[in-house]
Amino acid sequence: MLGEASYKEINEQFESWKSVLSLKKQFENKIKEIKLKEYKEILFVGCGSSYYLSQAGSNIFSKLTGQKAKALPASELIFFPETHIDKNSDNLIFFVSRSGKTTEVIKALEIINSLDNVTSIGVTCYEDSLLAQKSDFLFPAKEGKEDSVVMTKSFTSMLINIQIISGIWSNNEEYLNELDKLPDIFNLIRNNIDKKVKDFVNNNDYDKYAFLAQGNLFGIASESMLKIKEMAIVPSEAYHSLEFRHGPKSIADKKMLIVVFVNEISRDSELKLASEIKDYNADVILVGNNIVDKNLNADLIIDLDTNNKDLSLTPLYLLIGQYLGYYTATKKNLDVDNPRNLTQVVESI
Ligand code: F1P
Repeated sequence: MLGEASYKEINEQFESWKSVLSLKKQFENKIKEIKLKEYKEILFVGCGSSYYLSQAGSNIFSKLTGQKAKALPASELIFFPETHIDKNSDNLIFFVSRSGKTTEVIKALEIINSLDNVTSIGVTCYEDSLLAQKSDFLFPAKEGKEDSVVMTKSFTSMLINIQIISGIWSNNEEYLNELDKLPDIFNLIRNNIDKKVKDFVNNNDYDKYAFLAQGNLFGIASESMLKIKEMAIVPSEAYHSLEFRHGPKSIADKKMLIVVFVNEISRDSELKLASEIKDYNADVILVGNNIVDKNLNADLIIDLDTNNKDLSLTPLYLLIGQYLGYYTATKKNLDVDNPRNLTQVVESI
């Protein structure tokens, strides 16, 4: 079966999430030490999928802790550190990397480590990596280790790590309890999402894709864009939902699929946007939690249908992007386990 290893790792997220969540007590003392300093703005830095993971993680972290936070590609920190490092205060930077050895991440970390007012945090699947060795604090997600070149369970395992850190940092027991429910919710809805996406892909053909979302789900839209690009070798884009109306909608037509990850905060505007998109003859998949009602205008609706709030559910939304990429690729007889032009780690620039 094509892409067997990647498909297996998508389905193994229950186990990796369960393991990551079982270790959260070990984070408490590290976070207490990190919080001894005051930070004006906290950076989350990564490359590729890990940059998109940083987009989702920084938004969740900021919402829960009240701290200003933003995501950056590691290359930005290499070329423009002065733009992002406050030289008159303490700085905190999360470096996110599955391998812990991506060139730009290591180069950025080395620049940062030469400064005495920056604390570095490593979030990686490999505890023996350069990132793990060179960071001031390490929050490993070894359960996210995977054979696939494209990131799947490593992404969600490291994201849950950042969610745990955010929950402990903000002493939010309710949020940490919601995180503990994620593996069981995954098990409850996985089959249904897998089947719905597989059937939809087998019955529809598109030549371009867009993924739209706001807030904490924007990183999921970005990662879903990359998944289908890496796996199925198709043009795909990601935008903040309402940004799609400011120009990008010009390419919408009947050969385009647009996936909207509906945020509970921007829900009404996004449901209206979906109707507007349908007027351009593009097809729409709506993904949300408790969004089903009579006047939804979409070609497929995937409702997570849980009592959790979006901030905890964020990793689950990615299941749709992972299965969409996988089934679109296998329909084209592409082997996701050996994606074109890609390696598991990008080590040379
Ligand atoms: C991340 C990354 C992925 C990309 C490919 C190569 O590396 O660039 O985003 O999809 O798998 O690796 P890492 O820094 O997270 O190891």
